[in-house]
Amino acid sequence: MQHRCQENHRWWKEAIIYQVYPRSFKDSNGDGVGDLRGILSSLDYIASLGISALWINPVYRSPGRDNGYDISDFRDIQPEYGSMADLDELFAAAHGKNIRIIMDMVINHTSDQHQWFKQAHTSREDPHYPYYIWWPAEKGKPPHRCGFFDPSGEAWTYNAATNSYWLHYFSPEQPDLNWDNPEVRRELYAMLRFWLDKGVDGLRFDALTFISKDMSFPEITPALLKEKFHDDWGYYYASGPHLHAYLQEMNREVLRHYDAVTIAEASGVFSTGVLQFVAEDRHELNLLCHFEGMIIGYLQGEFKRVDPAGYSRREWKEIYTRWSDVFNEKGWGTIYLGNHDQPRMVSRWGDDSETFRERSAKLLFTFLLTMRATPFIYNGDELGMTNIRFTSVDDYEDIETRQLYTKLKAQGGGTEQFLQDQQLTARDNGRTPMQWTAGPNAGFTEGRPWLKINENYTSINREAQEKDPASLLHFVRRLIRLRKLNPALVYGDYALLTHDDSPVHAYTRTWENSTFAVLLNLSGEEQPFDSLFSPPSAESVLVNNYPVINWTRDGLRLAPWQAIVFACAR
Ligand code: TEU
Ligand code: CA
Repeated sequence: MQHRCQENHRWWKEAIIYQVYPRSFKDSNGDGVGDLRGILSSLDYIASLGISALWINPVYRSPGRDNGYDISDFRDIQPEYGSMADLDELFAAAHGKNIRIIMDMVINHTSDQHQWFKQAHTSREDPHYPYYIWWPAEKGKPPHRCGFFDPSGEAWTYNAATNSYWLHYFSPEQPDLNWDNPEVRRELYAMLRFWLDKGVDGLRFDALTFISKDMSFPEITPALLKEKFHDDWGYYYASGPHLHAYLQEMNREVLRHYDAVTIAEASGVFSTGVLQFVAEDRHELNLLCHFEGMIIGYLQGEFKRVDPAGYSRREWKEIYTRWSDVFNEKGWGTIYLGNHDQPRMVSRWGDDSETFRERSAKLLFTFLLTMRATPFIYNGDELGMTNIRFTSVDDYEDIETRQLYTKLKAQGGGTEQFLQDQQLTARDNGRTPMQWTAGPNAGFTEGRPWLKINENYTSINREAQEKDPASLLHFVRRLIRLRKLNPALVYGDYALLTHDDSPVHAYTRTWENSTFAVLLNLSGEEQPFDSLFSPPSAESVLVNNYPVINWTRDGLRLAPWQAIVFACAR
């Protein structure tokens, strides 16, 4: 069979992307905050993983209300992270090790401390006033919109100097830019060119699906939101009228002139809509990170609350299969199990108890690195770092948790339930400092860390795992090598074998004349698996997180959280 992908190889389809959250990765100067020189000094470690590209969360000039997602100068570096010279040095050093750099671009909003907004909010006559989105107070109160990080949950905040409300889908300190203003788009395109000209290899666009708004701001009642756009405002926000026109313009004006991968963070996009963004003939973007995988197990209609009983394995299989199949003819997918906005991968999808932490983390990595999509690994997950589970609201630094709590208190809600929910879903779970060693502050800093370090660093750390050939860290390195050496694991067809409620996710990956079988038991109980395969020879077993495979006369019995990959006999 002449394969559709053969004429369509791209580096970013074969890439494994490692995400570094600079604030928590490595502190070089003892101020307790991770920085660029910290990343620079850890480059050998990053390279040792075998990854192809680094995605760095925002390090631009910022008051840091949302840890850098509130930018006050797009062309400058926040001093606590270092300088532009440090960044240039990091680019050069990374390129010297064949590691590409992907920068985070926040173009839906700026900080309220950005020059544009500082001027805009002084007067309606200010030339920058139309850079943002305003509702004049003479029209009365603006129709409700949800502000994710607003203490009252409202996306409009009143400004006396202009007698109008500014729109902010996130916190009031993150005013949304007015993409309908061609001047704004011109400025943003120039800014993107600035970074691309510097030689960045990719752009990850933050909250990109939210850039276009229906500027008539129709009244949206909760009932209408439910009926038309699902419960989550993300879906409504992602359906702005000019979204695709703007993405096509951005492609025409900027992106197509560079050889950089472009990735949308795409809250509110379903598998039915993804090709509109990434099909080659649309000329918009290369990749899109969806949220459907992240919301499995969420309590219906609730923000940031998951079912403590766990998630549905049927849904897991259905969603990941659907998001694989949608790219069979066009486009290309991404896959991730955690990032800086999510709890720790092993705590959310595996089992972080002593008994199963390592096994389940190995299984999750086996999944992540054998699917037909570009995998993203979030720093620290390769060590099996877990949720910190703060027991006091004061331990949280994250604006999202703090604002949710303020809102809850105003509504008279209880702290205990809130804390329980946040232990499972809070973003700070995934943001605690990287656990390098068993020494003071986990080797992250010589000062006082900006966010508490998980106490389990004495046993879960890089140093210990380097010494143990059976560790998760070494297992991840082997998986990365396996994926890089086998095009079947990148381009091969994906076929689901277990269309049932069982927690066994089994699939094959087939490319030309090689087929790999992947068998994953996503549960803490032994599971039978009626295999069509004959038992593989020892040398064809490529991955196994147990010493043996229990192949009985009645078929295979998968041990708790067992993950196996083997090459099928020709
Ligand atoms: O995340 C934004 C985003 O789209 C979602 O996390 C959103 O909050 C959710 O889907 C609402 O249902 C990005 C960044 O990754 C995050 O760290 C920032 O805080 C946020 O944008 C604002 O810039
Ligand atoms: Ca520092």
